[in-house]
Amino acid sequence: MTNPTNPTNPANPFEYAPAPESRSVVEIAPSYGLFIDGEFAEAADGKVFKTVSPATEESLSEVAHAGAEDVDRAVRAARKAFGKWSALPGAERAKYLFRIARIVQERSRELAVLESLDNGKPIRESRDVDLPLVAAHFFYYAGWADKLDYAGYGRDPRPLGVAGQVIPWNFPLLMLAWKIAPALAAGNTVVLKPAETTPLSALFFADVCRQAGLPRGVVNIVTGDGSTGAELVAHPGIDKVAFTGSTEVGKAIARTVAGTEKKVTLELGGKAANIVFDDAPIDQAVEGIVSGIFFNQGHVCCAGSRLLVQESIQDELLDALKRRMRTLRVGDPLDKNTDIGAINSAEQLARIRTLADAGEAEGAERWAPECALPSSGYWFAPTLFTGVTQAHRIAREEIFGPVLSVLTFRTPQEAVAKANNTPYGLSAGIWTEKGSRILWMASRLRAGVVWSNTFNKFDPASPFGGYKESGYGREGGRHGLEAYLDV
Ligand code: TAP
Repeated sequence: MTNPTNPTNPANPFEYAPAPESRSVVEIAPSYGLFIDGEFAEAADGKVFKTVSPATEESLSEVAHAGAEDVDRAVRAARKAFGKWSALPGAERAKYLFRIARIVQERSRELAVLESLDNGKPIRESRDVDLPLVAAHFFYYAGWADKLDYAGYGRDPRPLGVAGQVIPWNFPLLMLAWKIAPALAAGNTVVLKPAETTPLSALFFADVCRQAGLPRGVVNIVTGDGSTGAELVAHPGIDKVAFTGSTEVGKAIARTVAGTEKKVTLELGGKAANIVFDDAPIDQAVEGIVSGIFFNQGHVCCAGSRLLVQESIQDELLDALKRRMRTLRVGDPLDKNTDIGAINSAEQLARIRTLADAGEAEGAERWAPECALPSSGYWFAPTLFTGVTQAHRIAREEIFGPVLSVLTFRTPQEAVAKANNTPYGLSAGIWTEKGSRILWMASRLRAGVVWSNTFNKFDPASPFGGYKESGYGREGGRHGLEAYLDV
């Protein structure tokens, strides 16, 4: 019997040939253009910027910097494509989204390597977390495209039109998927601006769209810095703004669109409490604390950056946590044994250092395991602060790095009060064996997502978003469609 998937080696029917599209090594071109109306093109004024590997500080490629004229061209292309795209039967749009999901899977190795090179995140995470979730998101929303009548927004809900989408650098491809998949499923067309420090995977995604035969203009990618994002948000030709990033920029965007007909959803910062009760299984909680704050170098909006530990187990828990932190390997993002990769940029590293120094200056006790950091690139050792009070900057401000602030509590009431004592409200974690306590806490925590006995778990079917200064609107699940439908 021969293996139909491996006609070249009938002698070994169990050896699978790689899919023709899979590439083990990513080929990065010396320069990339903007992706507008299905074509790559230079910026009108020829402006470019470099994207560097944060692990080595070496330039990876030169990328076109979109100005007002380019953004205008991209929005016009999306508008032109909108009529036909929105008129397609949902089942037809679904076919494109399924195709995109499958191509992402087939090219996942290439995309994971690219993401780790441009962002600095460990390959184990981009390979095992980011890429599978990207594909899952497209599969999930592909499934909705022909079922919009059942999404809970009435019969024949209509798409909004052209969506202007601006995303950050911490999960470049995953944030792109969170934005593009529901928008397209609902019949919108998009212009997306990736972050300045991580433009490459979005440009490779443009190639995925071409490979999937997606009609021209349905997806447009304009690379650049914050000024490109500001041009996009202010453009009169877009109907919807979807933004993920800092609370500061989110507020500026809300001011820009106020008084216009544009709809807006904002996914902003966080300062999540990870709350450990004295009956929690310590080893399991330690794993959750470690993944809560050190996953993706702590560049996670929902990171468990404040550990609230019940006073009676503080010493035991911190001993176990320090033991575990000593085993974390910091270094080359492409090494499969790496736990903590590079900090995404020199600016972000400076921000983390400033806040960590403030922690010390304000009287908290700083601890980090001994670890040799590479001599070039941007690195920060996993760090723990004890003796933190609620007034300290490290307990109030989002650090967006591998820095954990430890606070204590005695009663569940005190835990809730401390957890909610933040302008943010994106996520929280609870570690306890008592089911009734989980429910009691979850109903009192002002957080859009509450995990219990786990942390940083994501699923495309589950809506995600914040309260308070963490933004408004939900992404993911049926609720994620509402942001792109005229309901
Ligand atoms: P930002 O500085 O806010 O940047 C986000 C995006 O907005 C980038 O593409 C940025 O471009 C662009 N931008 C900057 N100024 C702009 C303006 N005036 N108008 C329009 N767009 C503008 O955030 P960041 O440093 O990339 O990301 C970190 C923040 O994102 C953290 O606070 C984190 O919590 C938050 N975040 C939230 C979530 C969710 S789901 N809530 C997820 C991930 C990250 P440039 O990069 O080119 O400057």
